Amino acid sequence: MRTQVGIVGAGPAGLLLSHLLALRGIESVVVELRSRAYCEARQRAGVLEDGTVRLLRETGLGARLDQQGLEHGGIYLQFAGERHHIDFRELTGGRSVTVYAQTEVVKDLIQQRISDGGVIEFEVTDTEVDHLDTDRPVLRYTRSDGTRCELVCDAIAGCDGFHGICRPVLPDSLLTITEREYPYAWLGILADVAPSTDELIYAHHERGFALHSLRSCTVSRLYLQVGPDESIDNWSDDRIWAELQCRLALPGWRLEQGQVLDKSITPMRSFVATPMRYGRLFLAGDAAHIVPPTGAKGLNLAMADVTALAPALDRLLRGKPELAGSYTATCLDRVWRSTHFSWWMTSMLHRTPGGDDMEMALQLSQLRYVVSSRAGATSLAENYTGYPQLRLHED
Ligand code: FAS
Ligand code: PHB
Repeated sequence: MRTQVGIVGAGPAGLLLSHLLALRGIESVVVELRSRAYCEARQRAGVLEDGTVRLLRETGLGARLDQQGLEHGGIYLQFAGERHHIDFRELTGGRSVTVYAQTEVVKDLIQQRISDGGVIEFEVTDTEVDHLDTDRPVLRYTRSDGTRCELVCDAIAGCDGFHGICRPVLPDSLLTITEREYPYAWLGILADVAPSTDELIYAHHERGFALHSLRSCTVSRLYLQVGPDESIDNWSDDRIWAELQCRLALPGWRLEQGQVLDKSITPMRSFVATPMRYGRLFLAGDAAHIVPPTGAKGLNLAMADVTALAPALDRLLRGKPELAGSYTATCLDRVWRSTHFSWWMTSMLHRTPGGDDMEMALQLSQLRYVVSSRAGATSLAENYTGYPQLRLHED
């Protein structure tokens, strides 16, 4: 079989790339390990940067986002019994973020691709890529009905996440990995209860970090810092709520509780793989980099990658290889800015297991500086709301 671009992975990166290519008249086939239902239900990110929202609207994906998305003009930083608001709009000249879950972004993208006649093969197995050093790379996979398929492509996009098969195909002699694992993880819950806050609360506490986020006016999303090897089986709903109550407590404020609808534990790491290209294989999203979720960057970074990849592939397929040749360099500035900011937020707010008084004092000093200095608060606001305009690259 034949297509122009084979895409491995139907997460935000693969789906958005397929959509952006279709807008350019380029056909693609997306192959996905999991079922549609699984991809649409997988609880992950919740915050879209200013530029990501604009990108989705500009590419015809803004309808439900505009109906259901919750625009937030800032966040709260909480520490030492105080809660301080960081006003993004005031500090960045009007930029904001929008709370709109990754599950909804994925639903919108899948629906759009199917409506446009796009090809997404769910529940495939034994995916492999080959002939990447030729201009006819091959994507092989087995369909859910057992049919073995071979797709001859002009290019292949590895959008298959951190545990995918594409990045490992790059020769060790070529691949450079820069990584840091954190000595903690995030336990996340989805709760059937109205949020107890209007905007996100990032709380530093001696027992560990806590985050109060949300999904709608009736559903809350909350996170707890836990040990790196914690099992969700050790965390009853009561134990989770008790810990959240302790870490988010503030005089005169009450955290409302409700039924826990979903709970999971996510490890935390900073990870950057370069180059993001090998012959006719291009990596995008979590396949190339991972950030700790404290900066709410992962999803936004994945979408930024494919916003650069779509025009690069368009030109490559028309015999103009320049943008493809600079794809890695184009992405890396934003990758490292997001990686640094995510690390900065994480190290400021999380207590290292066995962390000493020096760590506590440095963190409190940094937090106090950020909430009391316009320069400090502006730096956080600029990074959190996103980087210079995420525009569709002009050809
Ligand atoms: P994804 O991992 O989303 O998608 C990759 C897709 O490829 C998956 O659907 C997978 O099934 C498929 N795949 C893998 N191997 C394959 C194969 N061999 N063949 C075919 N398909 C294959 N980011 C935030 O900003 N905030 C958060 O709170 C947050 N929480 C997270 C929680 C968890 C548990 C994880 C893992 C990530 C979280 N992230 C968060 C980051 C997350 O949102 C990612 O940045 C985002 O999903 C990246 O999108 P993709 O690059 O498309 O990768
Ligand atoms: C979420 O709502 O899932 C969320 C929000 C902000 C973060 C991480 C996760 O930094």
